[in-house]
Amino acid sequence: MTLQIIGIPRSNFVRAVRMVAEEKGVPYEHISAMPHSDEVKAINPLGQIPVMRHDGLELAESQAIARYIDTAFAGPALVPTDPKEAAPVNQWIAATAVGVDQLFMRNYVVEYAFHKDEDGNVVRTKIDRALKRFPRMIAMLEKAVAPGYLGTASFSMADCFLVPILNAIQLFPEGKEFFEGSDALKAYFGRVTKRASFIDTTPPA
Ligand SMILES: N[C@@H](CCC(=O)N[C@@H](CS)C(=O)NCC(=O)O)C(=O)O
Repeated sequence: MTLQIIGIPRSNFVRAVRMVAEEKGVPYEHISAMPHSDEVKAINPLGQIPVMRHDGLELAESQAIARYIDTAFAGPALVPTDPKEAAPVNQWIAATAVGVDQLFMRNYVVEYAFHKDEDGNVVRTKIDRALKRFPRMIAMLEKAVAPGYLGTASFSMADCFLVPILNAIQLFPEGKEFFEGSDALKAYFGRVTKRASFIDTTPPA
């Protein structure tokens, strides 16, 4: 059975696992489904996307899905096999999927996109609090991409998790301004976003 990746294309986590599949050259069917839809809840009772189906296996959690795709199929390894080389990649996958996602996506992008008052205005409480923490996060990431890619000198699974987030923050004014103010992140982003895996997973406008 063809690998199925389930979840709406604008989710940063759905895009991360799709990028992993595309980098590996694994054919897959992308099924767009909202969080908490019946299709998603049938696999993940928490209703979060992405979820995946392959050959009788049903799986939730983006890191588990990404690692399954990386190890179950042929193609370039997206986490190095050498433990010392794998260590920073694993560190940055975790840091991105938890801390970076929490600040940039949950407390900024998602608040902008979905948290409105009864007049339809964006509720800025969390956004303004989050923005105070942006400089420290940007400084951390600038240092992390100094080897060329996230935590390492060659493209890895960690980049698949980070780049959709860096893309999403630029959709909103302060995120764009912070990003534009960072030459290091712009250079990194420019390098990674040339890849077909990024271009082919661009969410529809
Ligand atoms: N730990 C989960 C987080 C996934 C996640 O937060 N997905 C978002 C969309 S990007 C979602 O489903 N949000 C709905 C919710 O949390 O209820 C993973 O890595 O797969």
